[in-house]
Amino acid sequence: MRWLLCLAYFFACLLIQAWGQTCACQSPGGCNFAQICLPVGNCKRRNEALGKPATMSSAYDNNIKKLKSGPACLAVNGNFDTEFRPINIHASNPNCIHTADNDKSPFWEVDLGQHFDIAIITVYGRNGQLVRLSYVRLTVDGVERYVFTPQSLSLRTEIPFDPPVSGRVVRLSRDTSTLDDKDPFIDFCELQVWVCETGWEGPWCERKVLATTATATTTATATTTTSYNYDYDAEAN
Ligand SMILES: [Ca+2]
Repeated sequence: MRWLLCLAYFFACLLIQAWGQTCACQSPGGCNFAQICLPVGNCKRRNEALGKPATMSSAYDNNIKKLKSGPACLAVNGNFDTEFRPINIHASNPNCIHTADNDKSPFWEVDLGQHFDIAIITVYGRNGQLVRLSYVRLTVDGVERYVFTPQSLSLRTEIPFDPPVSGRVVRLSRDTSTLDDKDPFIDFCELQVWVCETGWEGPWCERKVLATTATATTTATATTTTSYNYDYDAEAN
């Protein structure tokens, strides 16, 4: 009986490893961890999505256009440039994800592996195809936290939470029944989930935690859906 349990454990480990290899930095191009913390060299917040297992409902593979999307982890590989590089053409450094033609309910998600108090989520769209973020819903553990509207589209969208939102699975999904652009994809390049390092708080982790405010920060409920563009260059200094 014991050998059966050992055998089951062995195959379970193989499955977990195989799943991880599908989309957690083992894809072509690997992951760039150079900016896992911001500001660089003086870390106040950490991108907990970087290199974590990601999945999506489908991958674009068009024989006529001869373009093929790489796997879901290309949206958490630390490369936030906004040019779509199909994996069949750029095998060594593909970037961005693109769901399939016939997928009418596309989604993409990342599992952070444990619950975190999320301070801010940053999404990098695809240059020239920002419309494909229109009406995309962002949820954290199934709770809607933001909806991209045609008026709010940007190459970089920042979704701050103050106080932070506790969660583990961040998902983008799109209800194509509300669309009239005949282009019902999810197509973007990077999603970052920022968590404040110990001792810091605020949507950009820019405030030092005071003993008298720490309790309130962890028990409040976030409702904000405001989008900002933040000056990363200034922060890096
Ligand atoms: Ca990327």
